[in-house]
Amino acid sequence: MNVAQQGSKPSQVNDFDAVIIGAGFAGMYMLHSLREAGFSAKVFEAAEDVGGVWYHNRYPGARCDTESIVYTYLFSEKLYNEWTWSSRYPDQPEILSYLNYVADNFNLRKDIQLNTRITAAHYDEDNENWRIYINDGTSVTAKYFIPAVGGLSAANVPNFKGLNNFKGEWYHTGKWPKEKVDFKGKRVGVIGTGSSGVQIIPIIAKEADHLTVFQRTPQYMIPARNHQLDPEYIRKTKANYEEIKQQVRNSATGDLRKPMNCSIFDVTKEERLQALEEAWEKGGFMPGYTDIFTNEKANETVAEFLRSKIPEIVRDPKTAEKLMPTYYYGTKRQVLNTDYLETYNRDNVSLIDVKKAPIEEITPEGLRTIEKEYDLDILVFATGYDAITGPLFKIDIRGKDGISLKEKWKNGGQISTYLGLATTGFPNLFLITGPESPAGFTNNVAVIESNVEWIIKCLKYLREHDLNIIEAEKEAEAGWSKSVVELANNTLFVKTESWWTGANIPGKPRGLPLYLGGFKKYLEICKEVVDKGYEGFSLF
Ligand code: N01
Repeated sequence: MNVAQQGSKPSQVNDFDAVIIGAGFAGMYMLHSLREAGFSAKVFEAAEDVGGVWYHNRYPGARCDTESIVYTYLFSEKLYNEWTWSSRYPDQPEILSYLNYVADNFNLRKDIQLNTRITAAHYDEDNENWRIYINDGTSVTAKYFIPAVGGLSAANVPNFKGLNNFKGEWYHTGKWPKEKVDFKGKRVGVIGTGSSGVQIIPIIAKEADHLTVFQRTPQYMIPARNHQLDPEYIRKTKANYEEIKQQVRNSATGDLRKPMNCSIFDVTKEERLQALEEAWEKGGFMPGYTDIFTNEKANETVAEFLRSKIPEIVRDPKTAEKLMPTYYYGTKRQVLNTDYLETYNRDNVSLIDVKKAPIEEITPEGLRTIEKEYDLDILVFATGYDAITGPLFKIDIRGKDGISLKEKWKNGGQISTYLGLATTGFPNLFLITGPESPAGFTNNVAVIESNVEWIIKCLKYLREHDLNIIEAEKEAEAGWSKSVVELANNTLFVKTESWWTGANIPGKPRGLPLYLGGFKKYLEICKEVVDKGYEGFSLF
């Protein structure tokens, strides 16, 4: 830590101590924590209500694939006891109700301004503050700027020729309307078979006259086996609040998954198959052998197991063949499903391989691939997100010398942060689930809580020591980014085209700007930095 000229400035009085963008899990906990610590804070949220991605992802079938007992705030035992989740994997309406409950319970709404988009945030070196620009032409100032915009909030609608001329209705799963979309009697097309597509497809299939799925890459399918939670299980969970919290924070993935602590080849073939079968029957993720994501052969054993399940479920051999994934298992975000493969046994569902016959254009009547035209009344884009950097780059964030975040990170080609929390040249800016944090590979709510708690501790420290500015040092940032890249390059994840690697967005630079050292290790490093007096940061 470098400390210089303690308490020298600032002269200007700011509108707020902190301005936060976004009223999702991150923004709301940040607001609550700031207020509890005696800071003034304001949240600006573009949507009509709180909820973040869970406000917008209201497509039929939307459900979280992290278990509800940990996809929830753990900072308050009272809150944990008051709220009761109904199912193993919470659905979107229930998560949104929860976030509304939190907003009301902690009286957060009075400091959240809805229907307000932040267009820019510029650091003012003279006044040592941030000026935050609002889409109505006004601006506010704050000492600290916290874009809590999430990594999966910038919807990606591919730039298909002809979309504007489409005579039917079209929707993106991540911007789903509040009004019910009626699929009855309609010819519906869905593009995309990631987590969102896999959830919406079985629901549309039950309603629509005909559903055509346009699949570019088949995914490995694992059953979710969602179910209602048993009252006794809920009672025990609440009674074990402290233990659950500790388990989450001592885990690699921010949840209750137990790693196997051995190579897949340390067990016999029979033991391995039994473990995979048990995981398949239980639903949820496959067993976490240590070498699955580093060793091609280890990876193939799980891939083969999951591929073998497809023809057992899908009756038509040609369709089953089209559904066979070939990339390294789990190197695209794993997808948990309910009745997805079974949906292809329905007479009103067809599967089109658009890798083999790419989409050429959207026509007024539907969609044309290089092979055939499909007439459609409704087109659903389950085409994912410009992830990780996309939401940040939508805002003109400028630090010292007027350099924008986009310029500094070379449009995503050279991302560098310190701990995923801060970035050199952008003093008093804090990221939550930012690039180079463990988000994306970890239960997001767990990362959010840890980031918020780290930020609050830091702000209290600055206040107690009469300091105005914190900025990541160049060397510390370079060291962190190097370790992030090295960890990623030792895995199979970097070899696959996914939103993790930026390959889903044409022209986006490739990389894997997420910390893969595990959540527990991340927390240890973040704590160590604090214990060493904010090592790697300059404080003024
Ligand atoms: O997006 P995706 P998502 N032409 O990027 C295809 C979280 N989440 O919204 O694989 C044709 O995974 C693309 O094909 P390909 C979760 O972290 C969680 O489904 O790139 N196809 C792919 O099939 C998740 O991982 C939950 O070849 C095109 C699909 O669209 C993340 O959000 C629910 C295309 C996009 O899949 C993103 O999931 C929902 C094109 N031009 C989301 N462009 C749960 O908790 C893209 N595709 C359950």
